[in-house]
Amino acid sequence: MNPVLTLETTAYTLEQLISMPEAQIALAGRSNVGKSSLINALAGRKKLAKVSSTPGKTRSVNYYKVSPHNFYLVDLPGYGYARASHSEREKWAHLLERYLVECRSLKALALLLDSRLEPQALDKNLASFARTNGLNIVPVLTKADKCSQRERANRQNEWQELLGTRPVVTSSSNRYGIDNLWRVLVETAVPQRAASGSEENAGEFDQEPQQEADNNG
Ligand SMILES: Nc1nc2c(ncn2[C@@H]2O[C@H](COP(=O)(O)OP(=O)(O)OP(=O)(O)O)[C@@H](O)[C@H]2O)c(=O)[nH]1
Ligand SMILES: [Mg+2]
Repeated sequence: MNPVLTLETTAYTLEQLISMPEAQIALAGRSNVGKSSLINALAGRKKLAKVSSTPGKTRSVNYYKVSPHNFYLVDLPGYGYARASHSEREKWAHLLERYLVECRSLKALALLLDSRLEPQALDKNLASFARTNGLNIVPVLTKADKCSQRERANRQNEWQELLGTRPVVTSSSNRYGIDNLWRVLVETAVPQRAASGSEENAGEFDQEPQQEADNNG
């Protein structure tokens, strides 16, 4: 059975963001990539997170508690929203970077990537920023229902090449890959529990690239 998600709290300032002591995985991605839809698919609910075809819908930072595992999924506002003002975008980019660097309870960055698009500069930049700062990345392809199996496999290969980790393919529309994503998220946030009680395996999760990825961030 999949974990249960509930909206617990909302943050508006950097201080609120970095002071959250519980383990958390942040969902980041370009505006409209499907972050809020993915939260709903993970929750198995239609309206837990607000979804909109107008980019820039999510403005605050929402914390969804994962039970019974006791960690949080953090739905971040999208970046690269074209119609936001330059200063607004700069401000958000700065806040996002500080959160990623300074939040000690942040276990990983789930980087949401559109299955239909070749790796984009904004996403590559965020990935390399995260890696440079020692943050674990869980790449997630969204909207898989919108492209062919071949296209998805190409995308997975491209991102694997760049990040050293093969993305999880998902669709919030038809729930493809959602159970698999839950498994990866729980293993990432609470590795000692995922290792089915084996204390010796605590902390080990096979996320590391076989070889050094291209990381010149
Ligand atoms: N076909 C399809 N459409 C999707 C999927 N996921 C999201 N969408 C659509 O993409 C649009 C944006 O989805 P959101 O979940 O609001 O995206 P977001 O990343 O939270 O956007 P911001 O909050 O603006 O950053 C909506 O019209 C969704 O219905 C998917 O898996 N398949
Ligand atoms: Mg959103």
